Amino acid sequence: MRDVFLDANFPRTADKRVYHLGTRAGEVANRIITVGHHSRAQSIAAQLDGGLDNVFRLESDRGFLLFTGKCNGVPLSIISIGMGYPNMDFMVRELRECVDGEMAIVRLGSCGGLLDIPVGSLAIPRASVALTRNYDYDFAAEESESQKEQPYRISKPAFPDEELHTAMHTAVNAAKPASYKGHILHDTVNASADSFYSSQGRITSFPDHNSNLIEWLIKEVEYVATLEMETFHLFHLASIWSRSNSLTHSASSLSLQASLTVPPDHAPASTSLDEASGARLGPTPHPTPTSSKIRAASVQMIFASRVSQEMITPEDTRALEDWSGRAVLDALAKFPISVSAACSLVHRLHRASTHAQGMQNPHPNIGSVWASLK
Ligand code: R1P
Ligand code: URA
Repeated sequence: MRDVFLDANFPRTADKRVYHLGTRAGEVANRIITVGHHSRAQSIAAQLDGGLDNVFRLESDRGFLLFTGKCNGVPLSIISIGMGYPNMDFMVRELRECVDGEMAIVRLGSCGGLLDIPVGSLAIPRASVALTRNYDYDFAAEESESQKEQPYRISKPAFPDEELHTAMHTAVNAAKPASYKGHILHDTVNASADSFYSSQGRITSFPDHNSNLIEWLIKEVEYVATLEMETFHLFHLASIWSRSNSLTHSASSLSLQASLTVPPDHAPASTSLDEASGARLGPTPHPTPTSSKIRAASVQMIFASRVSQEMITPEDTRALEDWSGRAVLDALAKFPISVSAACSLVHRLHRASTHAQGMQNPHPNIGSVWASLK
């Protein structure tokens, strides 16, 4: 039987599972690696402490696959989301409601390369633009017909978190095997397209008016080097969240208030009681004085060269995912997360356990899946 979801604005089950990812507070760590492919998620999860036998695994009926475990003792989640902006949007928004305090999210994804460098190279972009199809353009018209509209649009750039970006670049550089022949770029720009085909300049049987698209992109965007489909949306959501929430709003006031049963006289005035679960529901985000940045970065593996038309081999894919995944895991586990974010709602309600864990670790153990892991 399908679950019953409450609240059309932000649907969740009575026990506060989000609509598409199926997760709830306590199942997702503050440090997250996001990938597009289930097998990549699983091979990274296999490198967590104790391997796959020691992780929490949850696959939603929408195809999102989550692993939560520990890396060198630090809780960390890996999520496979599939492809494109909409899936990145589901992931960031729904996980935001399952995690209190600061979040650090690193995408480890594949991409196409626009420079004449070997496939298997890595790029850690310092910015990303959105490259999107313009639906107001008449794609059925002849290419030569003059139209007021351009067939594609390029957005202004969105940026990663500088410290997380540097941590990822340092980590992959240090971890690269001696035999590695690829390049590691850290100051190039990425373009995230809304299609693998038309808005990445691939020619198919559809009339896409894209034969000059890559040339145009290179002319318009200085230092552009990679094309993929999610990084821009991750950087965009993370940076607008951080700018608008860093001082005034609690990260997950929608969910974590709801996931805890708060005595009525301590409940914020704006919340209402959910009869079924006995939990407090906060239908609108509710300001608290905690800091709650979302820090984001992207590590991109160049699987396809748009210059030589070469594609990476399965063996090289496995090797690259393996060592770069290990490097990203270790660096993310070590990456400091703001102490002020740790003093969040969960911690304020469970101050004794916060002291026991130390404020450097914002992952509360109470009710979490990692509390019972090795
Ligand atoms: C297209 O083949 C997919 O590969 C890239 C693109 O962004 C798109 O999602 O990333 P992943 O390998 O993470 O899926
Ligand atoms: N992913 C993309 O989106 N494009 C490529 O060319 C390769 C991987």
